[in-house]
Amino acid sequence: MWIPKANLIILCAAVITQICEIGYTEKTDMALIPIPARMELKDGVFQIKPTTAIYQDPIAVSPIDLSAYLADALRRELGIEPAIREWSGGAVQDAIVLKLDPAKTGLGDEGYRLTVAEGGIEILAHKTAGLFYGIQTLRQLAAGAETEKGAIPRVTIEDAPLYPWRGLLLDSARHFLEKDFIERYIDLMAYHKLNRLHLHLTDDQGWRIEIKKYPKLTEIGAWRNEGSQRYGGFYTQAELKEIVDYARKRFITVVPEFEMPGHATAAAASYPDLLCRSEAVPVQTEWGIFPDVFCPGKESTFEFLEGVLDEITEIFPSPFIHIGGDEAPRDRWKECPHCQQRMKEKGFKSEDELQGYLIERVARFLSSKDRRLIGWDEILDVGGLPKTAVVQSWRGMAGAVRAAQLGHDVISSPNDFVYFDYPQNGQQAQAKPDWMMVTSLEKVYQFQPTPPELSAGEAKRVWGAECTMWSEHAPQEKIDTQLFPRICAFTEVLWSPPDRRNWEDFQQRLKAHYGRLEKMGVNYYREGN
Ligand code: TNX
Repeated sequence: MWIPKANLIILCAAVITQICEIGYTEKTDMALIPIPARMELKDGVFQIKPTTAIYQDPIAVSPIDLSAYLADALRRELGIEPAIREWSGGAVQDAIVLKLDPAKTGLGDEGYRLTVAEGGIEILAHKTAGLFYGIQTLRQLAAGAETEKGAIPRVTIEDAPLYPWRGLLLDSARHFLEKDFIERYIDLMAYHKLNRLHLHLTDDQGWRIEIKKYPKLTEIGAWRNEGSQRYGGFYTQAELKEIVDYARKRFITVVPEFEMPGHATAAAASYPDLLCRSEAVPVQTEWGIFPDVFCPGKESTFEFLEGVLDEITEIFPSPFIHIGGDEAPRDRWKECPHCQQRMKEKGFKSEDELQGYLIERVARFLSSKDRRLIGWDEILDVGGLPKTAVVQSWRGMAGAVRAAQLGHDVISSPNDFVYFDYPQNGQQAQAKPDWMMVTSLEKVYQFQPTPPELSAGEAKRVWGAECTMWSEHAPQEKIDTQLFPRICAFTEVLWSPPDRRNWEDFQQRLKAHYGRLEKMGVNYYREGN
């Protein structure tokens, strides 16, 4: 259709007025991911220049000096070295001001208000985490693909997350992940406003945490035979503490996972007495589910579990400790005199109850240390689960529904939406097991962390979600391609209000975001490759 130029201008003006009236613009040059809760765009820009200084409210220094963090980001991303000054109230020009306002409770623990005016930028928050997320938004604006470098559009943004638990699982057990790689992911998570890093550290194919009381876990359990090679690795306690600290300074809690009673072959290879038959087994070299699970009949098994948890809780200050609980075959327990004796004493009728006993005992132990247990949804199947246990639903959302209805807090990780080891559109051709479903970017964007069948009260129990990067088929060098761009859709689902989400608009913003990812060296998946 041909439209005369003058009419086109009128039409455009009408559209722009309409957009302004609804209070925000969908202009892709902002291209923020996740999209903020509210934005209002005005004409003009503030140009960040070499003379621009960062002013900091003196209290905004814990757990990280945010001015120094922002200055470092601007140095890397814009090549400038801004001066840092203490802000003591009043108006300042050519400045980025970071302000904490204890009265602004409405912004919550993680919310912020970012105002770009002609003379400078102000980021205001109730808590330091909010300032940190405001800085992430500013970094994205400064690297906006269509704006000139450092030209920040005049905008007011008020933003806060929809869910408090926005997580990523990295699996170091199947393929070892270097410490630097994990720290790089902590930075990428922060950039995308994620705040929980779940580290899967023990499994059949490898044990990755140094435990001083049980040195064989890393002498033996951290290594497996791959052909004629010895493959593996582990983190010393000092290295893990560095990871925890690196994450803490980026407002990310590291939640460690120590798998029990299943996925335990690497531990059992190190200490065979942990098995019902006390037989020697090698660290697994295949993927799957294995019968060599911990023996809950022997008291010595609990001594081991508690001894390991003593050190894990020492390394990880997280209020939550993940104990797995998934995929634990109980065949060995049926033939085990210790297990059968325990069942008789406790009056258990099935081995399921024995697993319930193990989980409950460990949950009580963790409670005594002021920590809460998280487990995969199988922990609901075995009875005896204390109400304080948090359930992570992975076999679809059925576990999330049941857990919330039973009064447990919930993390949603349904495999059909957020398992990013599964292939994306067009990735089927690559070697992937048949049981993996294709999880397209659009499907991830449609993910609903809160099951619609829950009542309003039950829905409050859903803390958020975690996407998982199981590594059987994705050693470290493949992880970027599996996670990106799906993690961009994932974070928007968790952060942005549902009425701000729009698939078409997201795709446009993503195109601009790819430019930022490229600058950060992220090898994202390009559909069709
Ligand atoms: C199931 S999710 C598992 C993992 C595998 C994953 C592969 C869960 C609790 N168990 O052990 O790595 O599938 O997609």
